[in-house]
Amino acid sequence: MAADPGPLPGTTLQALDAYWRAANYLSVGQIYLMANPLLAEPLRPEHIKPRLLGHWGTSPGLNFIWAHLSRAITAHGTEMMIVIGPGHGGPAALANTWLEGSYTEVYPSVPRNAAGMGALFRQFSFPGGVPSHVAPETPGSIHEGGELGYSLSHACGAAFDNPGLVVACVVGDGEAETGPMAASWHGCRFLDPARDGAVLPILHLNGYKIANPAVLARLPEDELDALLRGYGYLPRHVTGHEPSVMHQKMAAAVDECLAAIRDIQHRARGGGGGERARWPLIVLRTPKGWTGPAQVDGLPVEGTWRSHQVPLAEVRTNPAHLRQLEDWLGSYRPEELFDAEGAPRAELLGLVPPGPLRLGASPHANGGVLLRDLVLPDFRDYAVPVPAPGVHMSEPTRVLGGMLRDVMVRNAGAREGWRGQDKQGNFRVFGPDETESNRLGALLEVTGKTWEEAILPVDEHLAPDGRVMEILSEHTCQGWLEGYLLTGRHGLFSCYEAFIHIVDSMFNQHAKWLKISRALAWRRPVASLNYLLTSHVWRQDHNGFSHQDPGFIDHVVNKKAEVIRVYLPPDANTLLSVADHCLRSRDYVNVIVAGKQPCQDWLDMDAAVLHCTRGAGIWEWASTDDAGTEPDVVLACAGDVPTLEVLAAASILRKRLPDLRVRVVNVVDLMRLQPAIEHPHGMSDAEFDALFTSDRPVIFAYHGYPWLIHRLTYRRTGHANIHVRGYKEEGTTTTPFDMVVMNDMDRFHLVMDVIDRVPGLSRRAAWLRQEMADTRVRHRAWTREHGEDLPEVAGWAWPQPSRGPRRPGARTVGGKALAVPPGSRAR
Ligand SMILES: Cc1ncc(C[n+]2csc(CCOP(=O)(O)OP(=O)(O)O)c2C)c(N)n1
Ligand SMILES: [Mg+2]
Repeated sequence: MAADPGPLPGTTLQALDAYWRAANYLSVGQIYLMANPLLAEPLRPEHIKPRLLGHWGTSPGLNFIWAHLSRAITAHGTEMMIVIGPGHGGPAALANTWLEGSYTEVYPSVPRNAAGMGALFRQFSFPGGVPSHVAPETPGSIHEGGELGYSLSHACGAAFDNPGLVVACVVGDGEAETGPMAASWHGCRFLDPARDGAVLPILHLNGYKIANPAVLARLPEDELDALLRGYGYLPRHVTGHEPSVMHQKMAAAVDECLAAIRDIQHRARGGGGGERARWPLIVLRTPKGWTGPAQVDGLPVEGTWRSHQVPLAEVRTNPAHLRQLEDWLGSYRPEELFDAEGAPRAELLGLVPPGPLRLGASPHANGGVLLRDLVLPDFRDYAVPVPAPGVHMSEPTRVLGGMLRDVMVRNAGAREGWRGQDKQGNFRVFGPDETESNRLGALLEVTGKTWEEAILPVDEHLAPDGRVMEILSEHTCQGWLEGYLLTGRHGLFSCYEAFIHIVDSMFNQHAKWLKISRALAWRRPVASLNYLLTSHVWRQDHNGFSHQDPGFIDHVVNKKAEVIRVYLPPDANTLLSVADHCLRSRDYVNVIVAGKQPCQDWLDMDAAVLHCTRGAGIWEWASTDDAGTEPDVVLACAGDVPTLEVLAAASILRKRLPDLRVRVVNVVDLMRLQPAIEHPHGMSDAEFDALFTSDRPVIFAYHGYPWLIHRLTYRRTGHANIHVRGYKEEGTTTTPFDMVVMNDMDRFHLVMDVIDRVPGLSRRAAWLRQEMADTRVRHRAWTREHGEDLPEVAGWAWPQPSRGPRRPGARTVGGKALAVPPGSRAR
């Protein structure tokens, strides 16, 4: 290969091209071959896989990029990781990790020899083998790329607080049409060159998607250039198809970009300047399916959408296709690339970086290896005093904010870099413009909200090195946090409950990633993804129906039980306890739904810890069933507003039907309701029956859509007796109590439910039932006239003094401290 003008000397160019050809050969081999990997004999149909699966079109471009990044890492000693947006190019990632040896280190059963190559080919998209996409199984990846759109936000998340790291991010030109990607271009506006690492986007303009051209690829170059500059990047365009020319252009572009990154960082880190960073970006314009068959059956394939998956579809049955495949594989000259034993020749491995600098071996891409525990304050120190249940009120998320503030302080410099760099922070809070609205403003006493653009006098709490990340894109928040967690750090996403649905699909992908990762011993556990959902359905006083949707929980519980946890702390102290637990946990998605509006404090800290450890339990101070007797009815609740209504209903019942034995059960860990065989937190049937009884009516007030409780409890003995009230999609801008009335979850309706369900009660308590129904009518009229809730509702308080403990030896609320050390939770 003649050396065209460019930075690469002839030998490097030869090695680079050989490496690329080898990766291309290995990519094609994975898609087609189940035997004869080195073409030791003429290809025959039985060498071909019966089902041809995988994506060729993107793979040669990905191989080209991987080869060039490896060369640059070796040349400059750069610490780099790669995020591959078009993750359907799994063959490329596998080919490269096998070539560079990182694959075999993780999977010794796939060695770098002919047998290993055979195994590599056969396992790909094969039953019992490996997925067609970049996946958790793929070394060097934090990103599946199966669902397109998240690469750049993942890359940014990886770069935060990793000052020595360059995250190369391949963005597909089709992927670039997605909504999440559109928002995530702004990521470069949130990278602090002084403190964070860099992201090097490589926009892969291969021109096509599955069956269509890609929009960005058809823009005139000046328009595309202007678009990317507008996003804050300085693009370098690498265009062509002649390999020797392209190698030189790409090598020059990568070198320039790395130099530009170093310069930006050097200036920001005290070497002069400090001006706004304009980050480099590469636009790589190459043919889709580059080096593959130019035509198949008379139709153009290379450089078109037809190369997207398997260009030669009938290789087993069509001899012409078989010969064409053989020619195609032969065009890479495998005899020059692999020795007689099938190992890659030393010449082409010269550009492979050493050890952990290989893209497939980056410790960042197996973030659990780098994970350090958070240094957590004792959550008990933030407890609100509860002299008796319901006497005081607090805003639970504001109370939590105090604790998060101190988590932030204690972890601002907690994690040393693996190459001995200075310690970096390892905790961030993410949210779409709502941190203060969600009453977590205490965080801003100790850190700012990340902002790299101009800051005006009117702005508050903005700082280039802030650790609260706000951008009005739930997708970007989620992607940043995922990238941050998967590279070994900790974080929390606080979001309005209704709008977390925007990331339903991203949650899906992360939960899938965790499920698979947990089964891979070499992937070390990462910190859990913690959602704090507040501004919830019942208290959307400002916003109304559009903001009322508790359905994220329903979505979450579809995922594997071992991965998901859902908590509904009913007050401030339970929220603190739950949050402490979630921040310590690993490899889960924790969903915490908690209120930000003033709410009664029901449990003192000791009681809160016990209750959260149980996950679900009897609130004896609110119950009237004595020890040794069975309740007539169970009033169950999950969520802060349902808890309030249940307690208010219980207070009516104890006053008006004093002989009725009512058991109040609160559920803070929703997964306790599932059978033990379905979820690790699930109660045994014996436990469940003891708590809820197997034959008494259970009136269950639940935070979300009522059917979920049925879904979780349908196997329980007493399921037919469980009657659930919850949100049934009745909402508007109205008073808090009108919301529960609209959904029949109010205290008066709960009392009516009890009267209707307890055998024999309906006749005896008909007068009370009528009064309750009338009160609902009165409430309606009152709110329509006065614009606020009935005084008896707005001023309701749990009757004091409480009845006190009913069972001998039962704990008194606010009584003697019970020694349950922090972190000693059962789950
Ligand atoms: C969100 C999402 N929508 C649709 C798809 C289906 N899909 C898989 S690959 C692809 C085309 C991708 O095109 P591009 O990003 O340009 O990748 P490349 O050309 O490199 O293959 C599509 C639409 C997907 N994977 N994810
Ligand atoms: Mg494309």
